[in-house]
Amino acid sequence: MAASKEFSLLCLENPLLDIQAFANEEILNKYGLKANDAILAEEKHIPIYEELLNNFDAKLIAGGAAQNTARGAQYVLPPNSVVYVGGVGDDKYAAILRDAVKQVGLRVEYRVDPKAPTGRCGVVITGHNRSLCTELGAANLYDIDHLKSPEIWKLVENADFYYVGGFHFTVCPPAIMALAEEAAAKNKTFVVNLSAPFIPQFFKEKLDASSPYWDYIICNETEAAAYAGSHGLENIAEDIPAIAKALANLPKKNTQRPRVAVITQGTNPTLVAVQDQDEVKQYPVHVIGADKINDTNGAGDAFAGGFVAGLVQGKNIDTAVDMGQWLAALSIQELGPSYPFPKQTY
Ligand code: 26A
Repeated sequence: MAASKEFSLLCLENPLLDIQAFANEEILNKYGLKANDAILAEEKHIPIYEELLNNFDAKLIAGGAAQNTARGAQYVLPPNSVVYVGGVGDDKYAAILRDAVKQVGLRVEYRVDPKAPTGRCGVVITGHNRSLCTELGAANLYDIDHLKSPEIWKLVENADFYYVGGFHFTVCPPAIMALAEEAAAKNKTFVVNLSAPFIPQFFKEKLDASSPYWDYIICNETEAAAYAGSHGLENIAEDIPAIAKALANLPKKNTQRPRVAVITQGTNPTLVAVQDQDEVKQYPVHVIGADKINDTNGAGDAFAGGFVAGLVQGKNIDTAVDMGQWLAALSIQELGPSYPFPKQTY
């Protein structure tokens, strides 16, 4: 059913500032990064931020995977449709984030920690790949007390759709579970994005506790393979349609709606499996010329933003996927996880 009230979509994850540069393989090798990956920074990675700023003319761009998705959904939806929660510091980087969300009219309710810096993500662009290296800072201090505070919980109760970025499994699983349970209890829609291969691999237990609550599970092909490899599905780890089916048919708590698994595959077709249905549908992507691609940082987040906006508008799956692909194609043409202005309409 279409939601017409305000703030029907609530998103949760880690607000970050992206320090993004077009760079080279040398810097990937120096810091032991893969060309296309997302990791948590260790001690040895910390100098990369200064190096990107000083030697590669890095730009500061609003990031944080689910914050990008929330901005994308709000870009598509009428004013006052989306609210986003996560943790930031009280600093210059947080001010940049607040400016960026204002541009699309996204409401943010940050937990502000005066003692920790806003999180940052080094983004190394090489060709059409992007390597993400994150120091969470204040984002890591997000806590259930913030979500359960009367002002924020009122927003939770008001919303009909929850979107959780999988990266938040490294931060505050109790907050994720609170949204999951609220959704199941009131037959609301709970959407999770796997976010990165390391989430199913190294945060398996927390992730698996949430899986019965997934109404929609979104990931890309690499994350799907990592899920299979870490969940006893090694035999189908290279068969992405089979993984889509397996995800759709995991045990489900709220049986009033079937689970839908959505797997993006870069320029290859997007796959959709629905619980108890045999067919895995394929949706070719919106093709854009290679010369029009700026970078792919945030492409998956933009897809999720368009897709979830479609759900909020009560569109069917075919249209929601098309909206996701449309918004991803727009974002790829911008610098970082951004959307074009003047605003385009779907
Ligand atoms: C916990 N980690 C590692 C992260 C992230 C993250 N967002 C939340 N938590 N690591 C990278 N990102 C964001 O992913 C976007 C691209 O999909 C980056 O900030 C980037 O904007």
